[in-house]
Amino acid sequence: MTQKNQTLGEFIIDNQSSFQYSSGELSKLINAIRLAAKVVNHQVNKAGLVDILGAAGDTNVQGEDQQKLDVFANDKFIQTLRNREIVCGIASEEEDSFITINSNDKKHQNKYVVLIDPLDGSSNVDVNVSVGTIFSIYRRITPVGTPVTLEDFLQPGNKQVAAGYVVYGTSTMLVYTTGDGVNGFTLNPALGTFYLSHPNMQFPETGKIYSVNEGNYVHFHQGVKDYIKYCQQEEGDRPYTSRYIGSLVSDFHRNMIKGGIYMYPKSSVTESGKLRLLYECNPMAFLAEQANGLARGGRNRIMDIQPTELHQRVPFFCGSRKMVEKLQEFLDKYH
Ligand code: P6P
Repeated sequence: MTQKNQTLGEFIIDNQSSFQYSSGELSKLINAIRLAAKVVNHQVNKAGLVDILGAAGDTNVQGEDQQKLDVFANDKFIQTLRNREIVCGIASEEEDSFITINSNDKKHQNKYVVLIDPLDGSSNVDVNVSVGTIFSIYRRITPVGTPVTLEDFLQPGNKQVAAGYVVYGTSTMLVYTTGDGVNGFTLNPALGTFYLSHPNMQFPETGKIYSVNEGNYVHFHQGVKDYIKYCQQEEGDRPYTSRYIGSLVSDFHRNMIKGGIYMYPKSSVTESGKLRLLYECNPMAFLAEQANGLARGGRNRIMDIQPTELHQRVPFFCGSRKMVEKLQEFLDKYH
């Protein structure tokens, strides 16, 4: 049930019963993410004013320079989730391995695991371009009462119980799904309250925007090259517009509203692609499919991929149904 201008808190309560595991814990989990999003938003909005820009002098498991805001966002989401004692484990792009949440009095009774990219697109922070947080939520599969294991995190995306993102843009939005459609909430910074501004978000069936880093064109496999040339041809509703922000959350969000396709293909340089399956591709794929879009890894549905490693990368094609299907035709020519 959605009514515009509901607060996120009201929406969670009104829709809790529709969630098959409605024990209230998932609602508390979404509320925890809401709180952390506000704290990170406050810091992102003043990033240019305090000495928090620039690398923290450290690198993450991906070998990428960690921006101080990366570290701040990671710490805040982990701290907020840990304090609420709702999850039994957390995995993060910024952490080499998963974190076990030892809830002393609960003795590992918590049922959920959360995987996060705390600040996706963080290289944009220093140049004041929008960034985002991505989260993915599963129920644990190992016995309650025992410490969480890697197996709890290596679940296929089709087992997610919730997923979403926060986009810290011209306005800050929290967009999420629990498997019953996608709803977007915009933060009123004066009140610190998220309001339902985009009920039942849906990808337009097709679109005229393609998002890909064309600087990698020469390294792409032929099917991707052919599709990019197809987008650029003067025919019918083409040429399409090329829009690439370098922030997955922002490109995805724009494409979901306007119609479009986002591509991060594998290439001769990145044989598995760049994006991480567990805390970037799976949550965005869940949202895409819930919004009548598609998310594929080339020949397969992203959410059907059986993960083998916490930080594994996959090729990623996601967006308006007809655009992803058209791309697939070009890819299939070479298989
Ligand atoms: P490139 C950010 O690092 C990210 O994971 C996505 O948010 C973004 O779309 C992509 O990588 C940008 O990567 O190689 O084009 O700079």
